[in-house]
Amino acid sequence: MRYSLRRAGMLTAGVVLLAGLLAGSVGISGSQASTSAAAPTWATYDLKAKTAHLTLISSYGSDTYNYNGGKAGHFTFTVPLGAKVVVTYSNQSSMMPHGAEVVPWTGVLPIALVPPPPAFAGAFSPNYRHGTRLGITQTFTFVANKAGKYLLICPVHNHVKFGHWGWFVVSKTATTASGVLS
Ligand SMILES: [Cu+2]
Repeated sequence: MRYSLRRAGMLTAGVVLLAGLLAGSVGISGSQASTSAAAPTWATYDLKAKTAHLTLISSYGSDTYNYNGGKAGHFTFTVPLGAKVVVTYSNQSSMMPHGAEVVPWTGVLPIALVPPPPAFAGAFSPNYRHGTRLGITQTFTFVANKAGKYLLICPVHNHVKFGHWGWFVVSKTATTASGVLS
């Protein structure tokens, strides 16, 4: 049951991505129509409330070291500068716990056992050093109050080394939030 749901999710995500590319969009964002209720929308933005809602899933589609299906920098969230960011985080790995943390990009991947402190107050999943197990969904919130390029890393036991990281961009010019596989 779980396996077939995952396969369906992957397939639909691919279709949505393709549709986004054909439409000249930057990727999966906003409230694009989908043929399946199972397909997650990675990012939406409430302009009035200046709030970005992001869906972040570890081990999406395939176990284990990926975010939303992209590993080693192949997934990027972008939010407008000053946005309140609400992340709904879950882990679909049956093999191990994973976590999430937004940290500064220094030009070098942080592969030490102890992860760097978060780039923004509250920009990490609860218990992020030890991670979140399969079947648990958590929410964490922070304010993206400094423009720049950041890393989204899994702070659990050197997972960055195995590719469990992506990008988090706080943009002065973006008017919406997006989540893009590349
Ligand atoms: Cu991980």
